Amino acid sequence: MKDAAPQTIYLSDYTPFGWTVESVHLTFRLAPTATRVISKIRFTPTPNAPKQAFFLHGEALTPIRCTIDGQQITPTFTDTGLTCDVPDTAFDWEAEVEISPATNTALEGLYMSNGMYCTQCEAEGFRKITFYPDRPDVMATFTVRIEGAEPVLLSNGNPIAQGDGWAEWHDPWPKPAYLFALVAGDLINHPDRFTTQSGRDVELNIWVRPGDQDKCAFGMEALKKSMKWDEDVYGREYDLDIFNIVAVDDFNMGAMENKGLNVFNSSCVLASPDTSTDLNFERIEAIIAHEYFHNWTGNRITCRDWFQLCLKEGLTVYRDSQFTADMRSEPVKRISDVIQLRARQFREDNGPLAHPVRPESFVEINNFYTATVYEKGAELIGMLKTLVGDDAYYKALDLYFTRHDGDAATIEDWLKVFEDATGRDLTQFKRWYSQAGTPRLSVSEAFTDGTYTVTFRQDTPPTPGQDVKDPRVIPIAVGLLNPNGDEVLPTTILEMTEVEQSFTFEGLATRPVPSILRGFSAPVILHRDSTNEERAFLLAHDTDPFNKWEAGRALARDGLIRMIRNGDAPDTSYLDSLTAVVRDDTLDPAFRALALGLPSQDDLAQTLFDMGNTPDPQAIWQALETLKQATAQHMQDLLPRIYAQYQVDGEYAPDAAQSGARALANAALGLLTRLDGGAQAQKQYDAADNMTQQLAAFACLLSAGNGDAATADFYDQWKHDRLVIDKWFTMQIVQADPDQAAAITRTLTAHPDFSMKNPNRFRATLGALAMNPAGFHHASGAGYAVLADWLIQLDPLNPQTTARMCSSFETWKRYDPDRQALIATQLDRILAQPGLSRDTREMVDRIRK
Ligand code: 0A1
Ligand code: ZN
Repeated sequence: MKDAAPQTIYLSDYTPFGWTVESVHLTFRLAPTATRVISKIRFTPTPNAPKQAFFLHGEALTPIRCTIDGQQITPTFTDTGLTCDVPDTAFDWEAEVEISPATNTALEGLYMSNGMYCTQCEAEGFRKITFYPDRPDVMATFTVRIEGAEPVLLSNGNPIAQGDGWAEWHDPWPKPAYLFALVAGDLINHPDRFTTQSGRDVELNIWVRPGDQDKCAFGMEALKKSMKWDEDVYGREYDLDIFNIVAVDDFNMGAMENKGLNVFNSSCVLASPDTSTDLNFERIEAIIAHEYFHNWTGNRITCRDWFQLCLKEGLTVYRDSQFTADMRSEPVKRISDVIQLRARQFREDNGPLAHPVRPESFVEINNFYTATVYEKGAELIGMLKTLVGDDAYYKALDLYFTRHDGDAATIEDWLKVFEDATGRDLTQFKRWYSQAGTPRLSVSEAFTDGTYTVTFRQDTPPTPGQDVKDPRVIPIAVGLLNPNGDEVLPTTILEMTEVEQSFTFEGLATRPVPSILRGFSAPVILHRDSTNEERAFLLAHDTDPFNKWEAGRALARDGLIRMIRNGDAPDTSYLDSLTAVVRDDTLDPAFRALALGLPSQDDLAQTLFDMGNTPDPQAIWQALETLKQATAQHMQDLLPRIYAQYQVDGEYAPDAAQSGARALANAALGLLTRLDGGAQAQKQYDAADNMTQQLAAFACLLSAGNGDAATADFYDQWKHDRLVIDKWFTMQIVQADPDQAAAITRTLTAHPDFSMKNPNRFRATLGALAMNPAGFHHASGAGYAVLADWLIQLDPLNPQTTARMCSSFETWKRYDPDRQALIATQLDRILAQPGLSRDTREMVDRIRK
């Protein structure tokens, strides 16, 4: 009955565990529906720990026997674990349990995917493997023996012995149970080696199912680059003799940083030019780096409790974005990250699911692997670095690594390191961790007698459970330009600490044009009255690439808002400015491709809502269509030239230069399709020899309503490749006419290749519907109904993925009463399901409030 009365866990209730785990020895006798797990654990009472009953977590385990110091005992079992009497001194615990990996569809704990055994223990999956104090502050060394018929038997750490049908592994680094991993299967490795800066020779492997071995080379290069980069930039070296990566088809998330044995969703590691797009390659490189970087930020230094999740995730996302910026283009990475941040985190922060970067309570921790914890968490690291400067940042990080190596640490520990390394008081900065919501930063200006004064005001709207917000410290990067385009003040950091604060700049000959929040120096929403002329000026002259792009984005957004609200025609001055950028061959093609991108439907809906309007999804979609058509016509002479000029000859490489050229050419193709009905796209589709070109052309054909032949052909060509077929599902829904989107989604869920057991396929289909907002929010309610139908079906099998996908409904309060009523009906229908999981119930409850 545990789902009937889910318990809320509070940060303020943290109590240390009363025992230290000295060592863990696990034996696995693998069998699909009857795996035996034998655990031998040495517990020592922790001196001065708060008095408590001895409790071990355990869920869905069939206990076979439990002993203490060799004596059989009879614990009291509950739905969540066991309690028993224990000696006052150190003792040896032994237990044998039985579990059923083959029927574990939740993909947490030990489960099977295509005949292969694998584990997912973060956050609280280890308790589904054996009885254990499954909390991140209990760290221990693990020795693991695996007995099974599978040819490859892997666990954490270094291999110590193996024989026919068994293998033993020892991990010398103390770790929490969430970093435990086991993999067993018929796997093939792509091997390599890396020598660390101190000369340790490390064996590297990427393990895949037979047939996938030609998709590992790129991931391996990314791994070696990551290992080198972490040594060069952070002085962090790898610490085992072997590093294994395994690709798994059925996985709830992207990947997992288990010590020495990273497990990846196959979509986040397998790559080949035929089957992966440029964006896939970039993402794979970033995720491999992210998981590898966790070895120090997450594994060597872990989290005291799950409220501290941002300690490892914010920092590791920050580190992986630095890596991508170094490997590729810094401005392009920053612009892409901010687009994502606004699309996912600002959306979350402005709705019913808003929560602080360090939450203070939760029902199900899996619901807090969010854009706020990850992406906003990373923004906080970036702000800290801006505030203290680069040298002090790396000094503080060195101190963090030496002071806390081997610890389960907190945000307090993290900030203390910065205070000690820099002498700064970070009390106010800490509010960024405890206050939810996106600050609005409004700007007013004055210019008299050569003095320019800029005044900022910060306001953060209330969020659930937090009505009043205190002012935060906001680093505002500012530059000033002369009206002739020269920069009179290079980027300077203004440190705002008050609700309202002015800064002055003296000795200026003319009123400057300010470039505010350069590089997006803080995760805030900037409100500033600006003219189209000024924005066009910044788009043409700003030396800060982010703000140059942002000026174009603001022009586009304002024009679209006027089209939607007033029925205005597309703004020709915007089209002129954009054409000048696209034409300018001195600019990075990737930047120009980003400049051609328009604000998303969701972004426009939120903007309208903030302005006091009720967004109409259909009108937003129509305005975007009209603007794209007008852009195509405005650039009709330029587009064929750009398209031809940026075709890439020679061998495909997923590097920044080639990807940028393809991104620009394909953006041009998208517009050209509006002029030629898809003739050029069909040519590109027919000639394509890589997935970037093929998929871009396929998207164009679908958007032109000319996609039937390509849809059949694409399926026929790729039906053997599950990751490509995911794209086939997604593209048909994302590119669907909004009137058809729900029906197409329903039809595709009846396709023989649709499976709700595979999270990738489920997301490729039902997740794609939310990426077609005018379709999802169709006035008929058909979009809401099809999603709710499938969430209800998935929940009993896979609560985690179901719960995450409920966030498609999180923006419902923006919409008109009819749509709100339609959504409320679906949310209530979900809540009324008997036996609804704790995961999904928590999400829908929070959204519905
Ligand atoms: N720590 C991983 C993400 C992750 C989290 C939870 C999972 O299962 C519930 C799986 C992976 C990362 O940040 O990459
Ligand atoms: Zn992570």
